Order: sequence, then structure tokens, then C-alpha cells
Amino acid sequence: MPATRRLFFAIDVPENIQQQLVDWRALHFAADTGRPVTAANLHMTLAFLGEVSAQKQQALSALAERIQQPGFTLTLDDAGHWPRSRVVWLGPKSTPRGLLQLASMLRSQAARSGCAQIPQPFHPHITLYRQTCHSVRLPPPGFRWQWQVNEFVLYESLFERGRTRYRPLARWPLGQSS
Ligand code: 3AM
Repeated sequence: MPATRRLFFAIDVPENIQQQLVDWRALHFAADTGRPVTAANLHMTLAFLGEVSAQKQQALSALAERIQQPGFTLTLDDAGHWPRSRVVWLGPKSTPRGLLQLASMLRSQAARSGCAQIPQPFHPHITLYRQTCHSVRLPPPGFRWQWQVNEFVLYESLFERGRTRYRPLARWPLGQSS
């Protein structure tokens, strides 16, 4: 077992929506937009933990286990390009309160457990492309995907044979939507 693992908490994208996003992306973005994130890797990061020891992983998992938060409906109806981080993303125009609360709890638990956090505000997004070109033409508005989020996931980020792969390690349920 490795001494540390690169971990993050996230919301995963249901498989049918992964496929819809990939199909829509292929239709609406130029081929040279950037490096497309593979369907199975599409996710919304809640809290990035960095390199974490097995002991710290256990402690963070015990804290995650105790979170009692209602589920929420997530709508993807907004897209953008961040030229500095060179990503194209999809996200909600209006962030559900449950999502903000969940991310804020996980981020503060991580910070209190000593995970090196970059103090940046939480901008909920699903990265569609990385290493984007300088200027990206975004699709016209009018797109929309929606699903009920009933759980959150602890992922390990692996780099294998030149590819990044996110491996789910544990899942925790959210409660009934309020
Ligand atoms: O795919 P997104 O944009 O949600 O950018 C990395 C990715 O986010 C982010 O963690 C997610 C899974 O790798 N990430 C990587 N290094 C990071 C860091 N040092 C980071 N987030 C904050 N600080």
C-alpha cells in the first residue's frame, strides 16, 4: 500500500448523464478546445485533500460518516472558461444550499485535519476540458441537465500509463431532500 494517496471528495455524475455530456461536448466545442476529460472522470470536486496518509484518510472518513445533510437537486445550466487554470466547465447558475453546506463542511474538516488547502472560494463546477487553448467559443445557452444528488464520494486520483483515473474509495449517503 502506498504511504500516501492523492484524495478528494466529490459528487459523481450518473452514467447516463456522463454520456449525454460527452455527446453534447463533441457537438458544441471545437476539436482544438483542449484535453477532454473522459466520461468516467467527470465529477464535481467538493474538497481537494492532497496527499493523505492512511491514518488521515481514516480520520477524514470517520468525520465524513458523521455528516448529516439533506440531498439536493443539481442543475447544470451554465458553462464557462477559466483561462488562468485553462479549464472549460459546466455548473449550476444557482448553487443549491445543500451543495454549499456539504462542500463547506468537507473543506473545513480537511483544513482542521491539516490538509493543505488552497484558500480559494468554492465554485461548483464539472471540468469538461483541461489545458484549453487561449480562446474558447462557448456553446449558446439553453442546455440543462438535472439530477438528484443522494451521496458523496471519496476518490483517489491515480496516474497510470500516462492517464489520470479517479477511483472511488467510499461513498456516504445524504438524507431526504428538505
Ligand atoms: O476537476 P476539478 O477542477 O474539479 O483541479 C483538480 C481537480 O478539480 C483539483 O482536484 C480535483 C481532482 O484532481 N486539484 C488538484 N490539485 C489541487 C490543489 N492543489 C486541486 N484543488 C485545490 N488545490
